[in-house]
Amino acid sequence: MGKQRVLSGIQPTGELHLGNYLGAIRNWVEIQQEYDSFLFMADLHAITVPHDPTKLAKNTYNVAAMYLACGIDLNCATIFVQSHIPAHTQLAWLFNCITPVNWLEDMVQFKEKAIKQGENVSAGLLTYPVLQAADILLYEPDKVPVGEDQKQHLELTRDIAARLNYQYGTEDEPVLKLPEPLIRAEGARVMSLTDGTRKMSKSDPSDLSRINMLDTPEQIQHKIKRCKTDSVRGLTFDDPERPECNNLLTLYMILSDQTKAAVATECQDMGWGQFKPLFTETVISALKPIQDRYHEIMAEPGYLESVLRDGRDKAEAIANQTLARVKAVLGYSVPL
Ligand code: AQP
Repeated sequence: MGKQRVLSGIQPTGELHLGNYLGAIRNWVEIQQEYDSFLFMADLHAITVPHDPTKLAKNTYNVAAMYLACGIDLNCATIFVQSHIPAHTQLAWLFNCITPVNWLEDMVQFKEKAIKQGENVSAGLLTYPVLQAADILLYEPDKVPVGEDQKQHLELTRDIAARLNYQYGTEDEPVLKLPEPLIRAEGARVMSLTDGTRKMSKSDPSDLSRINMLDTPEQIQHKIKRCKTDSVRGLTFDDPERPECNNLLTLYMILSDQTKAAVATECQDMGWGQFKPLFTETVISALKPIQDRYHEIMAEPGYLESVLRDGRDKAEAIANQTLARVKAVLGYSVPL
C-alpha cells in the first residue's frame, strides 16, 4: 500500500513569521517521510482581505522558497500555486451551489474577520471555506493537518463532501472521499511579541509584533529588546497572569531544542535583562541556516519556476480527475 496523502497550505498574505514556521511548516517537515504531501500557496484565499496586487505574485514565490528552505523535500512533497490550477475555482463554484448559506454564516473566522472589515466585507470572505473545501477534496487526502482555528472549516469540508455523496452518489460509490483531521499532539501557538494573548500574525499592522523568517540579526535583536514583558523576577511557564513570559519561554524551548523542565530550571532565577540576549542569540542561530538556504534558492535562476511547474503538472492531473467525477454526477456534458 502507498503512503497516505496529506494536504496543507499557507496564504501568501505577507512575509512568513515564526508562527507560520513553528505552527505549520516545521510540522510538515516532521511528517513528510511518512506521508505523500501536497503543499500549496493559497493565493486565491489571499485576496479575501484587502491586498496589494504588486506584492501578491512575489509573496507567493517567497512562500514557496520558504517551504523549501525550511526543509520540505521534493522527493516527498508536491508544491504548487492554488491559482495555477483552475479546478480549484471550478469545484468551488459547484460546491457553492450545494452549500446552505447558514452553514457559512456560522463560521467563527467569518464572524471575526467580518467584524474587522465592517461594511467592506466581501462575498469571498463568506464563501472562503467553500473554496477551502474544494482545495482539499480535489486531492483526496487521507489527512489534513489542522490547528484549533481551522477545525471548524475541515468539519464543513466533510459536511459538503457528505452532502454531495448523499445527493449524487451511492453508498457503494461515494463521489468524494472524506478526509480526517491530523491533529498535532502539542501544536505550537506562537503569540504576538507585543501582546501575549494574541497570536502572531502576518496581518498585524505592527512589524514589532512578529519575528519574520527573513529578519536580520539586527531586526531580531531590536524586536526582542522592545517586546512586551513584565516586572516579575524569575521566569516561569504556564502562569495565566504572564502570557508574554510563557510565549517567550516556549519559543526559547522549541528553538533551542530543550525540554520544558530544562528551560524551567535554567530560567527560574533569571530576569529579562539576562534572558533577552540569550533568547536573541537562539532565534538568530535557529533562523540562520533557513535564511541561507532561502537566499540560495532565490539566487538560482529558474529553479523555483521549475519546481512550481512540476508541482502544478502533478497536482493538476489529480485535481482534474476529481473535478471530472463531480461534474459527471452533477450531469454536465463532456466538452467536445
Ligand atoms: N501565531 C501562530 N502560531 C502557530 N501557527 C500559526 N499559523 C499562523 N499563525 C500562527 C499557522 O500558519 C499556517 C498558515 O496560515 P495562513 O497564512 O493560511 O493564515 P493564518 O493562520 O491567518 O496566518 P497569519 O500569519 O495570521 O496570516 P494573516 O494575518 O494573513 O491572517 C496555518 O497552519 C496556521 O495555523
